[in-house]
Amino acid sequence: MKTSIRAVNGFRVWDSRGRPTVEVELVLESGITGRGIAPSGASCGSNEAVDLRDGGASYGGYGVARALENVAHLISPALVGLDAMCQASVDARLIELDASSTRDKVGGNALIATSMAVLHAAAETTGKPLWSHLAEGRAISMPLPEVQIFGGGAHAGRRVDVQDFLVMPVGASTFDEALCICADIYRIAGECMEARGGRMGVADEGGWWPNFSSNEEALQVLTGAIERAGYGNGEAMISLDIAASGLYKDGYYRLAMEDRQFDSDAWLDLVCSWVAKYPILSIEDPVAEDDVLGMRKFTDVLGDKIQIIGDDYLVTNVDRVSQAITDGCCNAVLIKPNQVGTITEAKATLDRARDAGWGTVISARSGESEDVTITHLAIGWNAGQLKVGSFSRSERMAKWNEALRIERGGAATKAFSGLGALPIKVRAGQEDAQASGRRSRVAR
Ligand code: 2PG
Ligand code: MG
Repeated sequence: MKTSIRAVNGFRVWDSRGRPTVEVELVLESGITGRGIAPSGASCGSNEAVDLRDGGASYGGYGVARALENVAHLISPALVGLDAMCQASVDARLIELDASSTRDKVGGNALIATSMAVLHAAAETTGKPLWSHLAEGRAISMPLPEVQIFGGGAHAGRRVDVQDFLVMPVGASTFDEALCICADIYRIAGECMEARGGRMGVADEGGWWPNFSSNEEALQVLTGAIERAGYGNGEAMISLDIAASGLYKDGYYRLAMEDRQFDSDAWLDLVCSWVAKYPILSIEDPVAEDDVLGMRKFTDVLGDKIQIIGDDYLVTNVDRVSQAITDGCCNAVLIKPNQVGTITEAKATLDRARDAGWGTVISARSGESEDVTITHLAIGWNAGQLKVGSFSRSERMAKWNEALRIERGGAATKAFSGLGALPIKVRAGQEDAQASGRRSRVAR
């Protein structure tokens, strides 16, 4: 059969941190090829699929020779002859090779690069762009972007404890306009940082290097930048990724830069006080990955006001999402395909969350490449939201620019999801702000 897999070849390429990563090139009997490059996290959940690394002295221990051997000796023999048009069957075969949730035998990096390559080969066979192949004729909308303005946490030498200070341009009416808003805020935030003096530069995902004396000061500067950019009337809101697993030890949340620690209740009080003072619309991982009680309390208190995203807390795992739905924890999920290992599993997790009325955010990792697959997933799966880091560094811009290309190509049916992408309850209070923001922007 022409769409049967003829060969699966793995190669070492390099990611945005200059570390090795896995690229898989798949060849079909027709001669059509598909390619995927594995991304890689820095702040990883302990329940996610592992990047299989060689350890030892070479490349700081980040070598991927073992993962590539697995592509050659485990994955390739298992996949050759399968029909690339049946993503679910191919992924099922991959899962059979390593059914453990952390995929430490074969490696999440080897698996996801392969699964992505299969998807690309299938789309190429249909002659459609990937997003369109995934949409299968259903109406889709362009995602609301979340753009990082300041990096922090594990992505910036822990110079500020909170990992991501992002903006969501909820007042935009197209994806193109959404990026214009983010570009303004990113530029003006840079000017603010320059005026404050100190080291300039960017963190791992391209957000400005943090130079603050407290976490709250970062929120103040970001709020000021949004206002100076002219979007302080609800058109652009703040999203935080606290990545709180990295702050949690022995029952306490610790803000190292401020030399303060909090028990679970005091921690929630602090985060709630931020939500009360600053225009925050979304918070990711407000508590540690196994702090179910904390997540439930947080969701009870804030779940009807803001989006609460589980990242390390859910690790793109369908069972963890189901459990969180039962527990009343979170109202949105971050979907990082490499956290789970295959495209099919990532889609199942997204579907489960969507069925529960949750928000769904497709996300890049802090270690990325020129691979733009996630942009197509966000659009083709109609996820509603896309998070790929900041507004600089080409591994990030490649993904934003790909979405612009998709929007402008026969864009008639591609509405912008905007606020509609947020979980239902959150939207109520914001819609007025969005409408008034739009009115004032038109007047400017
Ligand atoms: C996150 C991601 C992206 P990492 O925590 O959401 O910002 O970081 O890829 O390092 O896990
Ligand atoms: Mg996160």
